[in-house]
Amino acid sequence: MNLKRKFFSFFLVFFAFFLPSNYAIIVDFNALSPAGGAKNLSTQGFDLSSTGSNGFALLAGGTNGCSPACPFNGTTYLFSFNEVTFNLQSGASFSLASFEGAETNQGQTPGGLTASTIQVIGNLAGGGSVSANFGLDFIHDGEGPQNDFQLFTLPGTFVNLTSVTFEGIGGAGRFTMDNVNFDDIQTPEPSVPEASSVVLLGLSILGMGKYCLGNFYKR
Ligand SMILES: [Ca+2]
Ligand SMILES: [Ca+2]
Repeated sequence: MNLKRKFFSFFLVFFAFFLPSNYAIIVDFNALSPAGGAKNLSTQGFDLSSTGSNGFALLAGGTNGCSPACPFNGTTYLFSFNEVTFNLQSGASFSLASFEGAETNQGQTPGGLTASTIQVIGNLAGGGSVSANFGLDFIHDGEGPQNDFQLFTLPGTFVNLTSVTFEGIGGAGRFTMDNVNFDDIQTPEPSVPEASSVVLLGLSILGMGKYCLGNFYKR
């Protein structure tokens, strides 16, 4: 690679570094300790809130805080008494790819305390909303061999969202959830320098490159 190609390669890498890029976050609640009812919490860059009378709780699963036993996956997860809304603290838009959902207390049947369906409503950045429903299988044995949680994959319409709400439908509306997989989160604006600064710096590098190349060809 000659000096001219090296210089332009460096220039391309420089601009690629400053271009906004998207990233993903799986909200797993694992950094949080089990706790009782709350209506607000923040974790992994997201604010969670609930307008329900009981809000939500954080559980370690099994018989830890639950009788009869709650679903178990060996980690902390969210127990919603009815509904919970996720917003990014940065205000950036995002996509929702998937989440894991499960019942509440073991032995619940449809029409009891556990919701039969988790309804997901995404509010679109351009206005309007999208929704999808996911049915719970009522297969759960707490700390047993069964997989209490189901993996629910959202349709491709859950993109460019400003917030997303999970709501229990049926029964008393209770459900549990974990590993909420957010994607296409745009890099927060404050970390990106102003366009004029980038152009000025780029022009400076161009000037330096021209000077270096000039000296090279004079040899
Ligand atoms: Ca977890
Ligand atoms: Ca289940």
